[in-house]
Amino acid sequence: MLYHLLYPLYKYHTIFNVFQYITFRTIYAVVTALLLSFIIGPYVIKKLSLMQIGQVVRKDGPPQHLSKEGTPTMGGVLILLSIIIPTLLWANLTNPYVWLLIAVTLCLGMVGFVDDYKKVVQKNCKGLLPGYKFLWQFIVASGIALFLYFTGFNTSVAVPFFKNVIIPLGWLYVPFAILVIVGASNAVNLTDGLDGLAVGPIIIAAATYMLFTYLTGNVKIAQYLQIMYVPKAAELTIFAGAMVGASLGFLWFNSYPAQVFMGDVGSLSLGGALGTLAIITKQEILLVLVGGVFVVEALSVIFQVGSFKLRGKRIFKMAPLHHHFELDGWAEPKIIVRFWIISIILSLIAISTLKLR
Ligand code: 57M
Repeated sequence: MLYHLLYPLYKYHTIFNVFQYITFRTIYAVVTALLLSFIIGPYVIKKLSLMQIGQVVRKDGPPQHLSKEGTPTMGGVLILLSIIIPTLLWANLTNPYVWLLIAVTLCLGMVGFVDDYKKVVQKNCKGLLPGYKFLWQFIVASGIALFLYFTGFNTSVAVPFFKNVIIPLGWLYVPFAILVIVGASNAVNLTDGLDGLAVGPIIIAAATYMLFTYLTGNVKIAQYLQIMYVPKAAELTIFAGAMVGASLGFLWFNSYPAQVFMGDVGSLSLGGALGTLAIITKQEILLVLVGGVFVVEALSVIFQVGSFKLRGKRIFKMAPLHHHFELDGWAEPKIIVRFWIISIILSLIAISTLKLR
């Protein structure tokens, strides 16, 4: 909004010229999201507590989790507010990708909200039945994928490390894009099982895709790096910046010992937004590396369930992987910070692939 209101004033004073620059608006989207989190965070946490929207902790989990019973959850509402408001404030609102990211974030946030609401408010421990949750995730992801497909979005997929390997998927790009969005949404959801364990890697991944959106949407840089140029993608740098700021702000309250959990309203939406950013920057496969922590957590569950069904034996003491380390005697903060360190290393490697090709 500020872009539309203030940039035209450069005719009267050159100072307003600065509002055309994506870098300027991204920095202030990060700052606005961070400040917004700090300002409304305590109010949201207090409101969740007063409304008794407290986490119900499963009894079959690691015993140290039982003390977390009643921690306010659905804090993802704070994250969504801190992403959407700065985006509306700083982004060019005529850019279709900006509205696409807002749509996927809000829609998956609503799916998570219903799940959380059923679990916490209606005391229905099953929440939204897994089949329905997946169906709604599939519907939202299909909407995004079909919109992109029918608006002529590039349906080729670049392979990291191989600059000349471009896979033309054609209509198959639709199921591929759905897989990326739904996969990322569920992987973040599974990872969100320790204080800050999901939001830390989200900050790192969002910052990485904040760089990718800027590079991919800049024709000269894209040509120099020989990556696919996506016109108008650079405006998403502002959304990704707001995602970084909002997640950093949430971490202030979600860091160990957590004052609030994000709930499915946060994990499903953040994961879906990350998956959509990966699609629009044409760095879908690289998301496996950037979001490596989420991938490993999801795979640990797949392998654990598969092994138990096929062999009747578990691979890990408990899945997802973070619970295995907990049962191995690792302190919660140690698991969390080590996962963050791994996430940073994976993101640096992912960024290096733009040159290592
Ligand atoms: C998402 N939710 C946390 C919180 C957060 C198929 C199976 C692997 C599914 C999986 C599952 O239930 N996943 C649901 C993980 C839960 O966190 C809530 O959920 C939101 C995210 N969606 O925002 O509202 C618990 O995580 C802890 N937590 C924190 N700090 C945070 O900042 O400590 C969350 C956020 C919270 C809190 O204790 O209650 C969760 O873990 O449920 N199931 C599991 O993950 C279970 N694993 C399991 O059953 N493994 C089996 C098979 C199925 C693979 C096995 O290994 O044999 C574990 N989780 C729990 N109990 N709670 C173990 C049993």
